[in-house]
Amino acid sequence: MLDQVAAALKGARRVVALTGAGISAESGVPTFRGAGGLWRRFRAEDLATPEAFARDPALVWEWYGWRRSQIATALPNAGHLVLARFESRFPDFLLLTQNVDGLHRRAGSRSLVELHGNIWRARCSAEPSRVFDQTAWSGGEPLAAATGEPLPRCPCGALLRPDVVWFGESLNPDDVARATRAVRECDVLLAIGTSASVYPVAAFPAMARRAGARVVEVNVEATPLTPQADFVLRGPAGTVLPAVEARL
Ligand code: BJW
Repeated sequence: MLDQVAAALKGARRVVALTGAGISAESGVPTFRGAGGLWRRFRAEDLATPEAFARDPALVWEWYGWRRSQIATALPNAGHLVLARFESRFPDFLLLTQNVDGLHRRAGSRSLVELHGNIWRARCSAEPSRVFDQTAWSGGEPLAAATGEPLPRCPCGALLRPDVVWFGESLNPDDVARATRAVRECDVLLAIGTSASVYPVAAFPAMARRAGARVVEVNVEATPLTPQADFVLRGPAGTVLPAVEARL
């Protein structure tokens, strides 16, 4: 199967990689679903919806502060690094990630769309276009929450919130338009480490396939995407992607 995937990639001009939490698992970042997944221990409704933030912003900030503290010590792994190198390997390569951890950027990827935002940024809860990078705000850390330290605020006075996409919220329309165009035009779509269960991103592999692309799944387990994939590479992304690259 590795040789067949390599052959498909060798003939490809336009390649899209779509990643999910599984690609960062080998960096020590927890996934959402499955064994050890965040949604096994926490309720998404309490932490990752606009209603949860309106109800208890301190709890939501505390949870994201805890998540950031886990990601801060993580390093990009071999899978992230292969995808960064794919930018110079293919004439037209776009990386679409659902991950908010920033590890693809740290690995060197620049042709990148972070569809669900980035945990290291914050934005104004009243005016979403006011976005702040990590150097421009502080607070919301687990310890700050425990000591009652005030939550981070926008200069306009409204609360800041993590710049991520919660359930029930729309993804950035420009990002979705760019992603959809690339998915419809690609020769090969690699779906890596995603449970393919959260929309609209979960619809991308089928959209690519309908438009004539070959779809490759890289995952340690079967997902709803598995029956629709042309090729399935069963194993950890940090091992499988270097093995694919070695055959190109
Ligand atoms: C490995 C590995 C290794 C492990 N190597 N693999 C159409 C139908 C039905 C519902 C909807 C629909 N359209 C919209 C909805 C509602 C909702 C939705 O999809 N719900 C589903 C649960 C059914 N979608 C939305 O609300 C989205 N908004 C939207 O569509 O707006 C318009 C609209 C609104 C309302 C109604 C209708 C339309 C927004 C979704 C936002 C998702 N946000 C989160 C949190 C982000 C912030 C944060 O991080 O806190 O995004 S939820 C979470 O899931 C996170 C992820 O990006 C996302 C996807 O998860 P992912 O990445 O696939 O991770 P896992 O854990 O699920 O899977 C990991 C995989 O890796 C597994 O398969 C493992 O086997 C594998 N793995 N180790 C390779 N080493």
